[in-house]
Amino acid sequence: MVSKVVYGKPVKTDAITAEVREAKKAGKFVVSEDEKSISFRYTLGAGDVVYGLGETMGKVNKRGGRYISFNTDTADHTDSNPSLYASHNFLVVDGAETFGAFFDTPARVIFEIDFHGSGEIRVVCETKHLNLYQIENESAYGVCRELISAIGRCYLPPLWAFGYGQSRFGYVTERDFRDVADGYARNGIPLDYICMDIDYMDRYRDFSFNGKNFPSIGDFVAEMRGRGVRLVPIVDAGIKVEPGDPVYEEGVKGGFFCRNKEGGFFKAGVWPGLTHFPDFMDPGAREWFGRQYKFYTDAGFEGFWNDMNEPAIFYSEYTKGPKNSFYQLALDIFLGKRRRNKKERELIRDYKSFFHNMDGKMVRHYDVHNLFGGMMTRATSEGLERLLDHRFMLFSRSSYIGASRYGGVWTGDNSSCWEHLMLNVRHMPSLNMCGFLYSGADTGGFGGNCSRELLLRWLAFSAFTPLMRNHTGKFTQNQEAYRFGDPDAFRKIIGLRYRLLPYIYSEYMKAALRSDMYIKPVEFVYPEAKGIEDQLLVGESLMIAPVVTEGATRRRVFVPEDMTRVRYNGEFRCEPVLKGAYDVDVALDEVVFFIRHGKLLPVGRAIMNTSEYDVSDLTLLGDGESYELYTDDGLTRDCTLENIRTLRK
Ligand code: MIG
Repeated sequence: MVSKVVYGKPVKTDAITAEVREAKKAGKFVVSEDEKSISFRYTLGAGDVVYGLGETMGKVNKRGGRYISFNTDTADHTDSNPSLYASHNFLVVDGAETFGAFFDTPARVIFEIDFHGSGEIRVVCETKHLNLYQIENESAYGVCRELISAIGRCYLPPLWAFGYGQSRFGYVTERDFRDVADGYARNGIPLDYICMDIDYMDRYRDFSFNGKNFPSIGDFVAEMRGRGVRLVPIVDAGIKVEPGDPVYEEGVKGGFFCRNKEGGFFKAGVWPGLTHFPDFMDPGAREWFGRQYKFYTDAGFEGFWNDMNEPAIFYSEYTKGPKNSFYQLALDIFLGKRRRNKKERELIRDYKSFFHNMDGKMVRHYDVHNLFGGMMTRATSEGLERLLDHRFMLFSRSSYIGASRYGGVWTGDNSSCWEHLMLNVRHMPSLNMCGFLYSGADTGGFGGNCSRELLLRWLAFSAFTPLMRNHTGKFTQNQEAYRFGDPDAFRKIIGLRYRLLPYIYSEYMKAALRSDMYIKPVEFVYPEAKGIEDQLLVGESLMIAPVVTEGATRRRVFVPEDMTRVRYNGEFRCEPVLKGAYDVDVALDEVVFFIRHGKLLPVGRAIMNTSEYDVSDLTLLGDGESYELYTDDGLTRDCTLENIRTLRK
């Protein structure tokens, strides 16, 4: 059961759409207030597990850590960094008592969870205004489902968004994109989309193409589409200050940008040089921004990724920086002469010096900071709903709880290292707890150079994540799957994703329509698996146990009940295994996973992209009797549970 306690006059975040009963007191917490903040304390039992916080560092069990909700553009994905790109202020305590709490405020929030062995949860909300949602349920899993249901229906991507995609910061010309499509086709590796990073733009302006590199963008989109490849352009949060440019002029005329202290429009230096930030807190500005995507949909684009929406600021009108010279800036960052990000102190100064228009009142950005990215996703999503008559792909870097109704998320600038593969494994259940079903990391890693072994192991994991995208940064080694010598292993593992698609798509859609999680910790279903974070449940039928260690050719797996072990290396080989713990061999070109007792896994034939998707000839693996297959045309919007049909063995 969900109830809420209201403190002060909270900002409307629209995180929760369900009607919720109001309670007088925060039953589980000891509450204290000072002039500027409200603090909540809870004493943990020795064995209590604390879940939640979505996209943060640390383990799935958040005990022992300190985390700060303050959306930040950061490539420092280490445990000493308290803030990543998102704020998901939701905790679940599972132990002596089981309950959940969502601290619904876009202000800065500090979470100390048994930090320094304090034995307590301490949450400091740096505001006097918030809604505290409390959820009571018998199980941690039940608590999460109640939150997801209270958020409202999750974003539904089209089928092709579950295909495999390639990306890199560094593709510039049509030829670069053709080469990638050719490389995949020539090597017989499936591919559904290629992302277009900021170099497609004319001087990093949103809603523009470099005319020299893309003489006829509509024709190019159609050409690639004819080959079964969709193009997915990036859109950054800031609009370049450029008198004469229609998008800029319209924004100025409509007053759709964030204001500075003097009442003008705030100027922030990002990739295009000086930009204005659209005021995503203002419904009128959201409507205007969403409308701009017509530029892309007219050219045939059906998918987008939104970036830099924490918002990232390299310098501003108030803090000095290399004015307008983005080449110099990029070079300096690369050469290590300049930190990628401004210092937090400077950033805070900037965040305190611009303003949003909320119902006619000027609200300081700093006070609603964590909502900005999610509201950009909302603007885009609502715009695309009006522009298209079918589903679209959309994922964002920054987010707040509730943004899952509008799009997905990816987890930003990780690195090509084994720790970040494991971080991806931990992020997936935590993101799902907070409602973000459509999610994934940069497979292979963004920063640094990826080895063949790491990419294969990473692909073998992301074959199960809804967003499966290989992405890397500007000055790194080539990371396309056909660049690592013999492509056979890559063909098999990416091929497996496509053979699993009937299951992955079906499980995602059922989870989204039933307010459920798509990926969850094993212990949510099997309490005996407590503490095992490197195995996950994917949908109703599967348990996965990815290899996350360099050099390993086997790994320990805890099988919490009798299951069917599936070994895939071009074909599926099934074998029953009894409950127990095993060392399981997993060669580099293999994927090993498990089908739960009494469940089935539908698998399809090998295909090269989702245009060949076919559910008329599925094979059912496992010892169950029937499977509920969700199936539709992958594009239309009327997705209901009526699209489920029962398959019997
Ligand atoms: O300042 O668009 O996280 O995926 O390739 C970096 C360039 C801006 C950050 C994103 C990354 C993307 C990159 N962007």
